[in-house]
Amino acid sequence: MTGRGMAPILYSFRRCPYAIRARLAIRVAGMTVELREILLREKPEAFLQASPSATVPALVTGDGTVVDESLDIMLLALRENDPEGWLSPPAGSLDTMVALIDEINGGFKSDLDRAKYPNRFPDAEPDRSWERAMARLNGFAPILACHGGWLFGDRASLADMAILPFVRQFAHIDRGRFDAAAEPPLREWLDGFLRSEPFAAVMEKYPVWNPEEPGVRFP
Ligand SMILES: N[C@@H](CCC(=O)N[C@@H](CS)C(=O)NCC(=O)O)C(=O)O
Repeated sequence: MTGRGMAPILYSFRRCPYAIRARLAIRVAGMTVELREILLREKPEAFLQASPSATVPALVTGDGTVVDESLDIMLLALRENDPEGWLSPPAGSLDTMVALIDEINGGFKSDLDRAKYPNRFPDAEPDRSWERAMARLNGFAPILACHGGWLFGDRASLADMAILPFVRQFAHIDRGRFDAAAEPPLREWLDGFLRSEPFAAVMEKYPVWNPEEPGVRFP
C-alpha cells in the first residue's frame, strides 16, 4: 500500500497489450509511477493483494485506490493531463472511441486469442479466427486512409493507442501472413506506431520486480 503523496504503483508486464496501452497513456500524461514488472506465472503476493482481478496492468494510486482495468488507467491519466488531446480527437467523441475499443476488446480479441493460443481453446478454429480478425482490421483501412493515418482524425487518439498494442500482438502471430493480407493503410498505421518514440519509450526492458525493493521509476 502506498501512502498519500507517494508515486502511484503500476504493476505491469512488458509485452501485455493491456499494460502497453496503460503505459502509453501514463507517459503522454506526464504521470510518474513506480513500475513493478511482474511475471504472470509467478505473481507476487503484494500484487495479488492489490489487484482483485489478478491481471496486469493494475495501478495503485497515492491514496490506495486500485484501478485494474487498462482503459480506466488510460482515462485516469488522461483526465489528469491530456497534452496531445487523445480524449478529444478531431473526428469523434470519447463515447465513440470507447465503443470501438470495447468492440475490439470483445470479438477481435477473442479471435486473436484463438489464433494465437489454439491449445487454450478446445473449440478453436485458429485459421478462421485469424481470417476474421484480419478482416476486422482491414475494415479500418478506409477510415485510416481518409483520416490521414489515424482512426479519429489526423492525429493519434485514445482509440489508436488503446487498439494498436493488440494489432501488434495479432501481427506478430505471423508477420509475413499479416503483411500479405493487410491493406497498406493498416500496415502503415502499425509500422508507424512500432517505429515511434512513444512506443520505444514504453517498451524499455525492466528487471522483474524484487518485492524486497522499490520498483523502477516510469517513464
Ligand atoms: N481487465 C484487464 C485485462 C488485462 C489482462 O487480461 N491482462 C493479462 C495479461 S496481457 C493478464 O494479466 N492475465 C492474467 C494471467 O495471465 O494470469 C484490463 O483491461 O486491464
